[in-house]
This record gives sequence, structure tokens and C-alpha cells, in this order.
Amino acid sequence: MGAHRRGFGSLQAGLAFAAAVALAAGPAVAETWDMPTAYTESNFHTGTAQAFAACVKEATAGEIDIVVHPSGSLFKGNDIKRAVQTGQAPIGERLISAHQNENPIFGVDSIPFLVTSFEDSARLWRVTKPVVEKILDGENLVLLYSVPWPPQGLYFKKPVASNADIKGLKFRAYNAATARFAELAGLNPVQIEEAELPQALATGVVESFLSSGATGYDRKVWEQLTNFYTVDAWLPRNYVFANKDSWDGLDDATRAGIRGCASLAEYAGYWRAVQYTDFTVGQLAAHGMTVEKPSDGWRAELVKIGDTMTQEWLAKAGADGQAIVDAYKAAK
Ligand code: PCA
Repeated sequence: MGAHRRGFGSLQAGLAFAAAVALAAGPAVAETWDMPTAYTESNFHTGTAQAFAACVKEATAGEIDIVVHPSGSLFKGNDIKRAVQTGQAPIGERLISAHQNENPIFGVDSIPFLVTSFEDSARLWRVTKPVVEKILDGENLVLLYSVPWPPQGLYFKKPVASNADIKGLKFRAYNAATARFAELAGLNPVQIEEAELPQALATGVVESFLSSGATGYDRKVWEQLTNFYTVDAWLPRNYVFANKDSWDGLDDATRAGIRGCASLAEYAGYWRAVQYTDFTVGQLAAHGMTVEKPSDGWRAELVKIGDTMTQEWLAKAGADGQAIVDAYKAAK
């Protein structure tokens, strides 16, 4: 146990420690694992993380107390992976494709139109997971679970019939793929964390973006925007990872308990995402937004951009990338 950090010296960690000592409940000392995440408290990924935390507490008889810190409140989205790698936090959650500049494999879930449904997302993850696990292992990280976001669509404050209608609009990007998409579509991308999206929309820093109905709902974007196009461009994923030293310091039973909770979180989170999709898209409409599919002509333009991005990704990701795409297609 000695190797793990005990939270951030939080009162909670202190109390848990004191309680464990005072009650002499067992040989283990309760340990707080602060878990930074990037997305809002009400988001379904955060709900999944909280359920995972409750499960872990139960499975480890209170030995590991995971405290979820949403909305980039402990570490900003961009800093979470590094914080966990370096042991500043023992566990964290992040969008996998946010790291595609480090390794193109992390961007496989953001190749336009490769995956457009939850079933395909699950199939792609099955062939990607061992590769991601191995990359993380080389980065002092242990992969615990991964849950997809709902399909990605486009948000605007006017009706759009083709790329000509969106030329020059200020566009919020959340990873390299969204930024590249924007460039190819003639939009002006700015990288902005989901936690800062409401502010960026309210102040006019951005006026369009590509994301899920879930994020539009979580961030009440009907306050500024009017149109959501269900493009189903891709389904990016979040993953949850632990610091390897923290992980290696746990005994076998504790690790097995956490693994069980991670499997449950991956399963439940997937179905939570499926359920949240219709609910949130329905809520956009209920708050006055026009929700529709892109016209055939516009979709053809978007698919062409997707083809360019697919070629670019394959060129960057090389044989490893091609192997994942081939295995995914063979599994279909
Ligand atoms: N929401 C996140 C990533 C993908 C999604 O649906 C975001 O907009 O940052």
C-alpha cells in the first residue's frame, strides 16, 4: 500500500484514513484515488465513472475510494493523461482521440464514416483495444475501460444545405480530426475543451461545432444555436486508465475487484450511451432546435472530406493502422 498517493491531502482522504485506523477494520488502509475527468457532472460518462467508483469501493471493501472530479476541475482535459502517467493522479478519464497527435492509433475512432453506429463502434474497439492497451503499457498506464460517445453531428445557428453555406464560420474543434475536418470544409477551427464550450458559444468565440447530441444537451447549446445535423460522422471513445505504479502496488484481490468493476462500467456505459442518444437528440428538438439529416448533396461533400481524412490517417498510422482497419472490416 505504501507506494500509493493518498489523494491530494483532502479532508476526505484524511477522514477515511483515520476511520480505518480507529476501527481497525482490517489490514488495509483506505486510500483515496482522485479521478480527474474532462466532461460535465451531468454527462453519462461521468455517471458511469461514479458508478464505477461505487463498485470499486464495494469490491475492495472500502480500500480504494475513487473520487471523480468532472469538468476538468482537477486537471484540464489536455493534462489528464500526463497527470496519471506521472503519478500526479492515480486514475483518470479522457477522450482517446485527444491523443492522436502523440500516436495516430489513438485517432482510429475519429476516421469519418468508418464507424457510424454503436454496433460498429463496439466491433472497432474489440480489434483496437489490445493495441491501445499495449501503447498505454509503454506509457506507464493501465487501461481499465472505454465507453463510446454517441454519433457525431454538426451544430450551426442557421440551416445549411452545403459546405458553401458554412464557409468561414468559427468552429470549435475537440481533437486533430475535428480541426482537420474544419479546414477541409472551409471552417475556421479553434481547439476548445468541452468544459469551456458554453462560454465560447456565449461570447461568440465559436458559432459551430461537431459533437454528439449528448454534448449539445449537456451544454444547453439551444441557447445560442438552432440547427443540429445528424451526420453520424464517427463515434469517438473515452478511456479510463490507472497509473501503473499505483496499479502494481495493489494486491491481486484488489486488482481483480477493480477489473470486474471496469468490465461492468464498459458494458453499462455502452448501453447508457445508446439510451442517452435518442433522449438527448429529442431534447435538442424539444428546446426548439431543428434536428435533421444533412441533404444528400451535402452529405456527399462530407463523405469526400472523409475520404481525404481516411487516406491521411492511413498514411500516418502505417501498417499498424491498416491492420486495425482490416481486422475491423473482416469482423463485419
Ligand atoms: N463530446 C465531446 C467529445 C465527443 C462528444 O460527443 C466533446 O464535444 O468534447
